[in-house]
Amino acid sequence: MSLNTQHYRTCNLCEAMCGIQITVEDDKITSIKGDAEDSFSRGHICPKAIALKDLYEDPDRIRTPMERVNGQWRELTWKEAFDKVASRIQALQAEHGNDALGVYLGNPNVHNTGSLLMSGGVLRALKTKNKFSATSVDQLPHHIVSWKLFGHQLRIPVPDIDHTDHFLMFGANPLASNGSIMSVADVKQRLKDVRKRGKLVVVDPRRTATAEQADAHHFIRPGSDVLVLLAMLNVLFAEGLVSTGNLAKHLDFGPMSLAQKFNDFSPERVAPLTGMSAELIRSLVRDFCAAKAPVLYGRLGVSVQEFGTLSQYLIMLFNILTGRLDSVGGLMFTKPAVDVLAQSGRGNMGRFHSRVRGLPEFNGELPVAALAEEISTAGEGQIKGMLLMAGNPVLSTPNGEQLDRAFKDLDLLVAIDFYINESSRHADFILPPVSPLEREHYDVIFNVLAVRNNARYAKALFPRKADARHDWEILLSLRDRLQPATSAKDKLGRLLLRCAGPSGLLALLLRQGPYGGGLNLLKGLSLSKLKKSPHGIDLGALKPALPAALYHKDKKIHLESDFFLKDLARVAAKFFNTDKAPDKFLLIGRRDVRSNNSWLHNSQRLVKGKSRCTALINPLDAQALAIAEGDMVRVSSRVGSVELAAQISDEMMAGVISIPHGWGHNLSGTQWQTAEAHAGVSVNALTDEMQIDALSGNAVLNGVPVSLEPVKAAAAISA
Ligand SMILES: Nc1nc2c(c(=O)[nH]1)N[C@H]1C(S)=C(S)[C@@H](COP(=O)(O)OP(=O)(O)OC[C@H]3O[C@@H](n4cnc5c(=O)[nH]c(N)nc54)[C@H](O)[C@@H]3O)O[C@H]1N2
Ligand SMILES: Nc1nc2c(c(=O)[nH]1)N[C@H]1C(S)=C(S)[C@@H](COP(=O)(O)OP(=O)(O)OC[C@H]3O[C@@H](n4cnc5c(=O)[nH]c(N)nc54)[C@H](O)[C@@H]3O)O[C@H]1N2
Ligand code: SF4
Ligand SMILES: [Mo]
Repeated sequence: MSLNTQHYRTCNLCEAMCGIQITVEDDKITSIKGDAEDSFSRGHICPKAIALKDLYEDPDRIRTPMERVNGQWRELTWKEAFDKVASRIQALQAEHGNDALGVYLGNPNVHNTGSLLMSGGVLRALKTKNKFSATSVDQLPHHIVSWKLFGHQLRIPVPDIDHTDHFLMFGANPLASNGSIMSVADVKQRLKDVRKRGKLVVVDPRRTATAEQADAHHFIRPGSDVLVLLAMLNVLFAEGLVSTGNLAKHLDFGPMSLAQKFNDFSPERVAPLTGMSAELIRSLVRDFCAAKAPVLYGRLGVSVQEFGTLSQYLIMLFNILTGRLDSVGGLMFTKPAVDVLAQSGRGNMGRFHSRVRGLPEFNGELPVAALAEEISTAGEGQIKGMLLMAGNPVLSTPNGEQLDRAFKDLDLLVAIDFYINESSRHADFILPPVSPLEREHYDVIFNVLAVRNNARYAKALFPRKADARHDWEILLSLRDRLQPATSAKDKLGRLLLRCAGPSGLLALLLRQGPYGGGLNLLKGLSLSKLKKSPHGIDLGALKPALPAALYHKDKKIHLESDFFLKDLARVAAKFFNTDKAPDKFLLIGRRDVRSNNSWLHNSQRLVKGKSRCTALINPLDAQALAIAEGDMVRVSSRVGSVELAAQISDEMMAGVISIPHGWGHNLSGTQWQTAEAHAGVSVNALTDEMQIDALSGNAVLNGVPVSLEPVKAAAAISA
């Protein structure tokens, strides 16, 4: 490495794909800044980008494969590690059957070019049906809606934020998250620009930073979005506002026949259950329809709740019925340079079910809410071993403490991770890959969800050391042992794949993609062009793409009302046909710009300062329970209870408590410098694995019934 190198790449930590400029002097990173010349991110970064340096330098990051013997970690060579892991997996499957091995794929896999492009082989070699991932604590509803309506699980349209003049946003906080299922860097400025053109309206049980910046913010009772959305559709039909415009010819049937489905959901009927007035619900619809280029968008707060799938369907339907799908400023389909859709499965559902609770698979994965019971319930097909790939389900999935206990009983746990986290602390083997700056990067997935088509590639900043391995190398090595090549051709194929690596595949995919020159090596977008464009290449604004974008053979949008609207029976049972008193307190999540799910918490510069793992509550609730700012409170649910400091703010809706996820690092054995000082508690000790969105099996992490009490008062009573 020469002195004073400038390195340009994309930050891979979240969906925003910010371009960054890294200065390296004498092999040391001396600065990480936003790349002002990146047309997508325009110089924007958030505080997490600098943590890439901390991650690279972190002495607590594992760099050598490890085995845990009698509770003690000892180092292994890579060869020893691969041989041992493969033979233990084989022995486990030989004794208990293939499904005895469970696999969990965590979120960072989708931010990792090599893992994304090269994990197929090993997953097939594992031959297990027990595959789980972070999808079912997150965006599963979006996949199901896109699979049903457009024919491909990844054909997910995104808000055309740069052209909308009326952004109606439910359950998202892009000022903290930097956008999701909407890869959008520099979102704060982009939302300011929306306001210059028109309006930003936010519906959220908390007045978030995004809501603060909006023209209007409306509180909503957690989990009741489905009712508001149904009432919005009711108003749309009742007031004659349905206008599909150009979309009409792309629909498989005339949507007016759906009108009666919404008859039971007048704004007046749902209002008391939602915390929003009937007049407000009507005005949301009228204002939307009066705008020139409105868009309705809902994200995590809507996806990960009891009616997440139906709600995401209703959001899509609303955009369709108002002609806002595939329309400039509305929800638009993207055209990424790597056409991942052509390379991946379109989707499938219910071909098999989880053994204990009978939850349906989607795209070969079972809902992770069922993982613990699959480990702890005896019988044929019981999970006896787990492979964790870049995940931390003990902190990320509902009733994490139950999963923590289940992991302890496994015969085998293997983690591919560079940290000992709350899940991998139970591992028998940890296989640590390199950190992000030691690998090449191209955003294969998030360009599919980007608000502008663009492409950017970067080589590794630091070459991987001889004794280190990429995730993809670990995966290929395991595959070679689990499923040895069967012929000379197979052997050669594997050798070529290894030599090509992710960039070889990427070069091919770019050629085959919509901007590539195909067989003409001189034409079109190619990897070598990207290498010569360190600030990335802008491929333009999103453009209408129907009917070509559709994957259904008949080139129509399938409205699939029967599949989704059959869930109305569950809505009625929950909200109307019940004598149950409303829950006093509902729990929701929260993201902070200096935290990333359950990790990056070993970066001092990100975690320093006051703990952000607090229970945020409304002043009226605090007053009623005599809770003062900073007091310890106990929040309890059906499955567990946590104690943490209260933070009192009228940014919370009354009756709602917000606790961020990803904390709870005080579990013994998590070997981080900051673990003690910034442990926090895990909100997923409260979320309930039995409370799911039954239509999809997605977890419910927002709208969990809980109770709240001051800790000191309880102590006084017991004394
Ligand atoms: N209550 C509640 N729970 C939630 C959420 C919520 O809003 N509320 N959000 C949910 C959502 S949206 C998500 S996506 C999940 C995330 O849940 P998970 O995917 O299970 O967890 P992460 O916290 O992302 O953990 C990632 C792990 O991967 C490791 N890692 C990072 N990069 C790499 C890499 O390149 N290779 C390898 N091998 N390992 C790597 C890190 O060290 C870390 O241990 O959490 C979910 N849980
Ligand atoms: N800084 C940071 N950025 C991240 C992450 C991170 O952990 N930290 N995680 C990344 C990941 S994996 C993801 S998936 C994305 C998620 O990105 P977003 O979808 O923007 O998720 P959140 O920031 O959790 O915002 C969800 C909002 O929904 C609200 N909400 C909760 N319950 C309800 C409800 O019932 N109805 C409505 N209408 N709103 C509700 C919450 O108050 C919150 O403001 O963020 C990504 N970016
Ligand atoms: S918003 Fe922050 S974490 Fe996300 S890509 Fe940009 S710099 Fe990285
Ligand atoms: Mo996520």
